[in-house]
Amino acid sequence: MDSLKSDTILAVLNHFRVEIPSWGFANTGTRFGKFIQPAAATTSEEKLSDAGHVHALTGICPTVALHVLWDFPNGVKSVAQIQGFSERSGVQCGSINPNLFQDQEYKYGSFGNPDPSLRSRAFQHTKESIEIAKHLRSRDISLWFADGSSYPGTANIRQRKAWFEDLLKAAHDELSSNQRLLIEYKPFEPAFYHTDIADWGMALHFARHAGSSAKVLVDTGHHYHSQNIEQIVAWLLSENMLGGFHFNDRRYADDDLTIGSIDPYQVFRIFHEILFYEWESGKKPDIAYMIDQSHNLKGKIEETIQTVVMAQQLFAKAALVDHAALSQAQGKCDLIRAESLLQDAFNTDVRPVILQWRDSKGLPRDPLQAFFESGYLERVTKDRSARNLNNVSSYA
Ligand code: RM4
Ligand code: MN
Ligand code: MN
Repeated sequence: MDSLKSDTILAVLNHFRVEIPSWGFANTGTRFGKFIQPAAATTSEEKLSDAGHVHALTGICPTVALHVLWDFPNGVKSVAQIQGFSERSGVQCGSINPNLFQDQEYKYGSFGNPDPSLRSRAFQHTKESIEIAKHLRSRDISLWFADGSSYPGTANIRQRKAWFEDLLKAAHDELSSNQRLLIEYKPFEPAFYHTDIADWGMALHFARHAGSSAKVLVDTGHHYHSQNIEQIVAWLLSENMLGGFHFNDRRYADDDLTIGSIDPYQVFRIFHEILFYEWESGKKPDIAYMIDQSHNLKGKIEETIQTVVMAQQLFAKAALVDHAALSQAQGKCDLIRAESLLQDAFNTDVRPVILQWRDSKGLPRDPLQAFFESGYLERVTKDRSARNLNNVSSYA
């Protein structure tokens, strides 16, 4: 690789950061049950400690996404404790995720629930989540709704849209000037007939209606099969409405598999659209790169390291696309040349330059190997296994 290319990679590596989720370290499962792991984190202190360990080894995940119900059981009163845990672990609190889907009350929805007292409860929780974020100086409040219906005719779709419009706007009014509301969409699950925010167009509509600090969040697992996600990304960029990502990979549905494990070219194409936009516009969009994965079979910390390392590699590859040549090839309709420019970048082995970058930062050359040698896994397995053993749960 010539020095121009390696300099390009080194420059982007200095800026590429990815946020990891606290829930990625906990025991999670499928709807059929959980397989308990002896080393899994069962407290927020443990989740943040694991996240801190991943950051120490990779150097690119300084913030952790938190889920209010799971990490702030006493709401705002839990803030000081969580802040203490994160400081001790060498990470910062990142996006705050209200939980509007787990409580029994939300059986028929949250912002779209026909019962006004339940809509108000959901709004209060959102308001409190924004308050928590203010205390933590977290910029992004990330909203995902399970709201929808599973049978035709059972929900008033237009009425629910109006409730969502009102409550999202009211939530936006609670933000401080530096905060953002990220609105996530998903076409299916847990509702199987209609979802109130089913796609990026609906999320875009709600974000615009809510106010200027609301943006769209793209979870890569939340699309129909073969949907062109990078086109959605390109459109949101051109509308200045792309707020962030929940990265994960999938084969069938919202599988939450390791990023790049099924289709690394997909993630590359998304990063390419972003970097191409930056080159063309001279603007640097404010995009939160976040992971939303849950690993019920692989070791959680190992899997998170795999994820972070893969995201970094794919970003570095995308930075190698020759934008000037691409733009020229597109203008001349030189299809073979244009496509080859993407393929050449994707096929370049960027790992030697990443090693160089890690050396320059005093980071381990192989984060996964360093993890296995650190003794951390043995230590937490010993500390946590007894508690995890009593934690067995099943689907029914
Ligand atoms: C949803 C969505 C949300 C995540 C929940 C747990 O499918 O991806 O972002 O918080 O799962
Ligand atoms: Mn998500
Ligand atoms: Mn999801």
